[in-house]
Amino acid sequence: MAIDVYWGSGSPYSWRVLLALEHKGLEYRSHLLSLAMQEHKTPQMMAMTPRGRVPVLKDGDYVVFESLAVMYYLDRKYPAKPLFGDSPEEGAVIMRVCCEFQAYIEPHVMRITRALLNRIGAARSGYIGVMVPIVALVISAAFESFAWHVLTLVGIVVSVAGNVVVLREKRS
Ligand SMILES: N[C@@H](CCC(=O)N[C@@H](CS)C(=O)NCC(=O)O)C(=O)O
Repeated sequence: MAIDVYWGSGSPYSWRVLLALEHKGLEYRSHLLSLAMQEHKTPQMMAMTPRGRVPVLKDGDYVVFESLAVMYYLDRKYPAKPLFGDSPEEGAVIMRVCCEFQAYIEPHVMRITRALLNRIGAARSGYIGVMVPIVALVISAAFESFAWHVLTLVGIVVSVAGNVVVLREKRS
């Protein structure tokens, strides 16, 4: 049965699901929706997810939304290459970090994101979409042992530089 993923550009929650599918090597059909055009709020999408948000995953007749729930589903349904560690202990650490992020970090990241969005406008929100996981990554690196790879650092520098350019353009 085919897996369909409905997602939005710049959506870190969508990236979670796409990365999970890639990690597991599962085949899927990608449906990139334009959030600006409200393609995620069509009657067909609202029938799958009453919150009208992405990502949404459809596996045959089964529909699941909320990125963490989607990852949980994928891990239970397709257990090869686990997403949540190889042992109960490892799984608990991963789940704890997810819970801590949602409880203590995400609300603040969203506040910062909204403030910046009001300042630079929705058209440039792609930069912010990139910044959200990076801020989370940097914050979590402060709490967890984290192997900094050159590519990760390059990605962060490029993204931060992009944001600085956008903010400076707006001011001038
Ligand atoms: N907690 C949800 C968050 C989903 C979410 O907020 N998605 C955003 C994109 S990053 C969205 O669909 N926004 C469109 C809207 O709210 O209209 C998850 O983990 O899936």
